[in-house]
Amino acid sequence: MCGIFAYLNYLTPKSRHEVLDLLLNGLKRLEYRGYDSTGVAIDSPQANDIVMVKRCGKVKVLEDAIAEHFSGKEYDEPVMTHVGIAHTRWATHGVPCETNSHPQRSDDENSFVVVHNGIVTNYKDVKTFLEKRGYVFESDTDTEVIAKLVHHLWKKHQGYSFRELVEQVIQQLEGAFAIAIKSKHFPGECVASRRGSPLLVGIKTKTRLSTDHIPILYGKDEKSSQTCEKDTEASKTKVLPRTESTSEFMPLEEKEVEYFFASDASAVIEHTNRVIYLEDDDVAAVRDGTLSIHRLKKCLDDPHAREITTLKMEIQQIMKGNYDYFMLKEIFEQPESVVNTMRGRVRFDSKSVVLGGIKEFIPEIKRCRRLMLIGCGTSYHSAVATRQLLEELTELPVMVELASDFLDRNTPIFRDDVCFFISQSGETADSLMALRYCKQRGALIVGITNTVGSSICRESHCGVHINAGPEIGVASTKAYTSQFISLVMFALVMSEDRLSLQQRRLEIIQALYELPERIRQVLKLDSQVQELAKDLFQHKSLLIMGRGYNFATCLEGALKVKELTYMHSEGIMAGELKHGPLALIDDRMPVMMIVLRDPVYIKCINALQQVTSRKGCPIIICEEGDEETKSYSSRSLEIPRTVDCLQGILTVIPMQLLSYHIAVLRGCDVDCPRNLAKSVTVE
Ligand code: G6Q
Ligand code: GLU
Repeated sequence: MCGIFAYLNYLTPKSRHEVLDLLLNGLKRLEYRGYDSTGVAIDSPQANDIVMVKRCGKVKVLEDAIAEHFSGKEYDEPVMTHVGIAHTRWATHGVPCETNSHPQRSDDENSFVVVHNGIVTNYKDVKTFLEKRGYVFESDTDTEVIAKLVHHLWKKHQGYSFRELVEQVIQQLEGAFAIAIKSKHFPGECVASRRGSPLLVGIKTKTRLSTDHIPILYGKDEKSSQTCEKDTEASKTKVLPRTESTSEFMPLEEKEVEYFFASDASAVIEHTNRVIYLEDDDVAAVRDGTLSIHRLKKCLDDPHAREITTLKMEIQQIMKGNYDYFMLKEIFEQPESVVNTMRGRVRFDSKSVVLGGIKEFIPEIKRCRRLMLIGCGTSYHSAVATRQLLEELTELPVMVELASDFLDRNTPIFRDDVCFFISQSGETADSLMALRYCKQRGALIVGITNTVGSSICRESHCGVHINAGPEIGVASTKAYTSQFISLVMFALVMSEDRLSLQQRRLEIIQALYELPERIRQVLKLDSQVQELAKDLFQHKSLLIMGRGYNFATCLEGALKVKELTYMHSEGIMAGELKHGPLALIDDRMPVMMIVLRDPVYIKCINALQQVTSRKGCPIIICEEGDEETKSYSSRSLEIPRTVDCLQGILTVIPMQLLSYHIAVLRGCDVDCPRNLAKSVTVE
């Protein structure tokens, strides 16, 4: 959760106002990740001082506060080298308030200030240790221990570099974190690190970068190392080696350079497309304009360098354009995003499907004992949506699991299992933990993600990038339909040589070809959906019923309604109606029912009759021109016909639009629903 953004300009003159604009802009791009409070820290015009401004609420509130706080011409004067750090928070420890906002500081003098994403699980131990040494804590956050611990170590080990101090600190920390730290004792320097939470470094230079990788510098072996403290309550007897750069490699040295540290690429793309994705336990330090990446211990398979990646993302992809909200833009992007998912993979002329990222593993996958599809929230629903087709085309047992529950149960996993991890962000902590659990047990790991370079992406053996483009709205929309299609493509690949399935495959490939146009047709229902939203927005609840291929739409639709409108909503398997939910039905309970002409049509009609005979008046989603089904109700939405296993893509779109319109009518913040964040990097 949360967004980290830090900016360092070296020999590149920038006024403090410009730096603040950059920081605020970075935070706006990251706001979708968490948005209960915000803060920045920059160098004060008074020598050797750091100023911080923090506010409860969204970036706009901080922006207003900054406008008020930083006036005076010293803020307009260019400075050659400067470090600013910024944060938008999604509170895990301590309520959202100014004191708990980041940056958190080491002392009244702001000697060390830190922005942090994640949770330090052993913060209580570290806090006790520091309190015994006289530190007084001002916030309720776990983060504050980081700032105070660096300070404590700095006092004890005056000869240490900033980077070395941070290395000592991260060894004391348990849990997940991405951090960026600045200090008045190390002006012009910034140190960042991560474990379990994402962090990247963007590099901007005037001329072409002199290298395409940054070598990793490793610590010396433990014999020659110095120890800092062996007996903190936090670390008990950990020996902490001090690292030393080897001269074998040169770090990145550029004359005039700007560095950006950010939780994700959307915050840096307008400045540079050259980034390095940090790995767990990397410590990236900039000193005298030079970036170096360090690790304490060298493992056998560690690479020698971190590659500088060129981002393919375009700035327009993360702008709202003419839409009021990112979510609406993303819903309307679906005719194109599904094409991007299929591009270069589904060959409509030869009716074949190739998934380059897993091609080599297909024989192994075909030999597996079972397929497991694991994810959270919307990503989990995409697994529910495609399970039936996967069972049909792979002829393998398919288990669909919520990552959190899967871990709670210590689910048995075997070497001949194939585990799919479905995640838009590729950073969801529950999914990532489940991935590691399965990997340790020898299963083959397939990542289905939208974020190139994400943790799930990197830790999978193979995978499929869904290529939906950046999804900024917290409520997932286009990622869902692209995940759906990615799994359908996988099913098609698996059935390529099954003669008995050829007719079915051809029918699906043809429907995929027509899909973008069908989605456009569904999007034309927008004004009709808006009218329905007017009928529904004052109600307390909405039940969404369906079965078979459309059950996932019920779950996903209900999730959209809940998260965006704060209304109660429930996705109900129509077959379960008589086992309980029917009791909810009366003439006031809002109900939506998906009744399409597929193998479960008759069963859906039965459910529809059960509802109408209890005076229920459902809104029916049915196929275009299906007068018979429409006749059961006065309100319906007609969607175009497609092959049964792809119906879920067309039925979910009216639900996305409906939740959007209800949210607008109820005055909810569509892109940033309360209490939520886009990337859930805490368990
Ligand atoms: C829904 C949300 C949410 C999301 C999960 C999993 O609208 O976006 O349910 O799908 O939090 O996130 P990832 O797909 O990034 O793992
Ligand atoms: N755990 C920290 C806090 O509550 C950071 C949360 C975040 O990732 O925003 O302040």
